[in-house]
Amino acid sequence: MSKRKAETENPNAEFCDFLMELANYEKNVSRAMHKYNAYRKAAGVLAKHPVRISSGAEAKKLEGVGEKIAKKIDEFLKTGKLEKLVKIRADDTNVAINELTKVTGVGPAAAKKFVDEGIMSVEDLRKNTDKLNHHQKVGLKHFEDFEERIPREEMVKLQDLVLAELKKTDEEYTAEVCGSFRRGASTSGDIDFLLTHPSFTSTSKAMPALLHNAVKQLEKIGFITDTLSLGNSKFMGVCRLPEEKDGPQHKYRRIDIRLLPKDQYYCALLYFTGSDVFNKNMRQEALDQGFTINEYCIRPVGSTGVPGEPLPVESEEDIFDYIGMKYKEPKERIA
Ligand code: DCT
Ligand code: MG
Repeated sequence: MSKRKAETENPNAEFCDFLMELANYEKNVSRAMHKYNAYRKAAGVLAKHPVRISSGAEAKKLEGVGEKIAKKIDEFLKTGKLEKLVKIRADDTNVAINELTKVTGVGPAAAKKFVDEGIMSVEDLRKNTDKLNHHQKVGLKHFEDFEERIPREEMVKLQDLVLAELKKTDEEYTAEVCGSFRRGASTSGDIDFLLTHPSFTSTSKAMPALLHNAVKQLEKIGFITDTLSLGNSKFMGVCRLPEEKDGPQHKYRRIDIRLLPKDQYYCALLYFTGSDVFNKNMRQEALDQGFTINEYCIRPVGSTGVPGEPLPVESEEDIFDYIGMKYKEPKERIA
């Protein structure tokens, strides 16, 4: 769930907040992905820094903080605001694109198209549902719920329920929630499930039934309430915990389930545990050491630059070992 991040409880949270606001502007409005990545990277590094930064110069000593961001930190420390953000917030088009892209299924291009048609807010979208695809309609239906982050104790319940239902369907399933939950976050934006089965490897045929049977079971008990998309290896949808006796009605939550061949499970687990900034940095480190990592495998890169065959991987530690990096626990994987 990349739409809203709130890695709070850090002494540099104010800086991280404005950097993320700038990042989202670059992604959704300017479509300048390199700037988006630069702001995200700086925010990630500052989020990890244990003490509050007191000047741009101090920030610049950190990996991933350059001159321009250092200047912004100085401006913010001096004036309590950023001129660039003040201007961005004053522009109706920016504000509208920013709001519309909060709806799952509405990317920057779709948002821009809506704005060109005069649709400036989520409220406007509600009056134009004929212009929405299925994913966007579901996103709009649950807009308020999806804006809420999921408390960790609910994540634990969601995980336990899914694991129990999977076991009922097939004893041999292995599954776990990755994403921010696996990193120990106190709240998560969505539920990122990985699923595998010993009978399924990358040399066997695709086994979509393994995913579809799991989804069917979760639908049967009323847990999965909507499907955004369902392919051979990836389900994207909506779920909700059953009402507890005398308890409150639970909110609708975004859930993704990815089915992986057993031999690709740990590369996927590493990738989908993130954080995304950590992944980017680790992939770069791998390249520097002569390996290429993606969500499926790790391969050596020869002197010609052509990747070789995937290396055998039986744990996340194996991947760190190949590239000579000290193992990091999920909770340490911030940047
Ligand atoms: N990921 C990545 N690069 C991206 C997007 C995602 O490497 N551009 C990986 C890392 C995290 C994982 O996928 C799940 O993505 P999200 O759900 O977006 O992130 P999250 O860390 O789980 O945060 P949230 O709590 O907001 O869901
Ligand atoms: Mg997530």
